[in-house]
Amino acid sequence: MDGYPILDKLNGLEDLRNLSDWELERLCYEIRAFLIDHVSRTGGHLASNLGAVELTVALHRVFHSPEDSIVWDVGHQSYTHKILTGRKDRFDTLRQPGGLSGFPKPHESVHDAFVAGHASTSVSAAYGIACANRLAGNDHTAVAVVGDGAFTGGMIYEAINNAGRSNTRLVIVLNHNDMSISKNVGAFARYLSIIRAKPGYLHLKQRVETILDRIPLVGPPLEQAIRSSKSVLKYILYHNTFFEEMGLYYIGPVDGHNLKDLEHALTQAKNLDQPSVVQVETIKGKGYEFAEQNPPAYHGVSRFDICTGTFGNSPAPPAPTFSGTFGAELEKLGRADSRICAITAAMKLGTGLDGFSRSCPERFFDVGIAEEHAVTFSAGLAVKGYLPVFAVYSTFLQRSFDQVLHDAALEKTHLVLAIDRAGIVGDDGDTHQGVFDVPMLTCIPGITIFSPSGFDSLRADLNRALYQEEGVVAIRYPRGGEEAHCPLGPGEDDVWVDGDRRLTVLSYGRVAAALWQAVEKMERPPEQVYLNKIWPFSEEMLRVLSRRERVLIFEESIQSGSISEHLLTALNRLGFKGQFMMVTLPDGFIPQCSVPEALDRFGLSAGAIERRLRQEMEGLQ
Ligand SMILES: Cc1ncc(C[n+]2csc(CCOP(=O)(O)OP(=O)(O)O)c2C)c(N)n1
Repeated sequence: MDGYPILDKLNGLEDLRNLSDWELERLCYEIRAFLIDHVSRTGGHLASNLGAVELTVALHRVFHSPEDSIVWDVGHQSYTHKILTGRKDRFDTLRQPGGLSGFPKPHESVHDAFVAGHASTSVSAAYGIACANRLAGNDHTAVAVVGDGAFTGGMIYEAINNAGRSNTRLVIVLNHNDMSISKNVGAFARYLSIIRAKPGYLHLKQRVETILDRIPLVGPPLEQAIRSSKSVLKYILYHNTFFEEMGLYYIGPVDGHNLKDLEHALTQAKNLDQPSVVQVETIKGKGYEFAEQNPPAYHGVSRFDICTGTFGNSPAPPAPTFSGTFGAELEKLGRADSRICAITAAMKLGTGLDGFSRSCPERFFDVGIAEEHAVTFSAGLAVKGYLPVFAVYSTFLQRSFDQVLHDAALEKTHLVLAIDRAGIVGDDGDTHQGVFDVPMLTCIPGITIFSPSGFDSLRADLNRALYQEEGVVAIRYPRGGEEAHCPLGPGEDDVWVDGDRRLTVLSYGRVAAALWQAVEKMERPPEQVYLNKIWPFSEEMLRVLSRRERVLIFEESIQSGSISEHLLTALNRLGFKGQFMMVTLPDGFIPQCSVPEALDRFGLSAGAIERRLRQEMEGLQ
């Protein structure tokens, strides 16, 4: 479409509040067109944003940001919020280096009330803000906007338990579309659908309350009697929801694509002096046929063709990935061994478990967005002799530190962590980079960690983790596919390749493949060590390395607690007298960027490694 007549003339949130009904309807249409157009070119989260257009418009008409705080859960659905709060003209930079983030960032705008990226944090954050407002003596409202998927995460219940029955101005907007990334799972998902199925619940409730409020109260004993019969009547007519039992005022379900209903419900919630829940019914992918038909495929997208809904430019089938290789191998093993169970925390497709879920449905467990539970649940399976494999993105495993340590490692319970998206992930940015798992896991006693650099090694490591290792075994691998042919023999701890022994170079994971590419171009390469089992170190390797003159390691992890630091400590213990050099990711948060760009910037691409090696070798002349 040519321009966006209503959207283009909006100049701030006050303008939004002055639009007519017709203009508002047209605005929502234009926002959808804008989203589809831009995300088709930049990639990003599409279906969730299309579903939340009217909801976001209504939120900004009823609440006054930034005084009222709107806290987005996960934050992947905050694009319309960004468009309406002064960032429309920067939308071409979405998820690009230095550009707009795909998630809320308080440093990006005062309207982004709280940082997000990981799920199920919004109610806790909004409740904290609501308490702060109360302490400060103002009457601003804190609003948490949270999907039914994120509602499967335990923190939500911790927050509700804490916030219920408080006298704070907290509004929880539950955006119910039946979907997490895949179909939402669990008893609570079913419960929400049951509430929705009750016809005219909201209207019935309002009518009953109006009628009951009109009944006069006469004299103390009669007043008491009428009061309790009112409560009983209310209870019978609309059996209290879970939320009401927890001390939250419940409003809904509301049609999430009807602006008038939304504004009415949100205004009602805003006027309360107690926490409330507004259940909003939306359609994920609303307004774009392909996304409505297949929301999982359009949850997070790369570039796509708007007319055909197809991704990428190339007609070739997608290249094999580490996730796919892992999934296929686990499915094969699962068919042959009825002890193997696969566990996911709402990431069935991303972690490659789709095949396993179809082949071995009774041993496939999608536990919801509940990484902490997933680990302890896996440990429960393991103590009864099953072989659980929890497939999880590195960044989300951060949630489960204590569960791995206390519930699994302490008793040497045998379970496998298949850690996907280990390392730089790219345009999702700092909240999603998988750069903390090595430091996090290496401090856990008794853990074994593999970091294969190719598909063959990944397959061998999975077999080895299941059948030869004990305790907690982690296998970590990157997003995407093999970038280079890798020399590692499947299943070995480390492979040594002879070269100039005045310099010994180590690496692992995808950077090991880059190291291989780099030395292939060199006439006189240094000695190389390709690690596959990265932790604990083999005594033999340490013994040999401790006698070398110069050791240089390339590693895709933050430095603090890295394999590099552990290696230096271990070598020092053995009396290493040589020079030790490490090239790692910097300590800190790594912003959005493409994977190749980041690896190059931090000296971990094949080209950067080659340059560094040549420099080192020249220094030896
Ligand atoms: C702790 C954590 N685990 C997994 C994810 C990956 N993730 C991003 S969005 C999403 C689904 C969210 O569903 P819902 O909250 O219902 O929002 P919708 O996209 O349906 O609007 C998941 C699993 C995450 N962001 N955080």
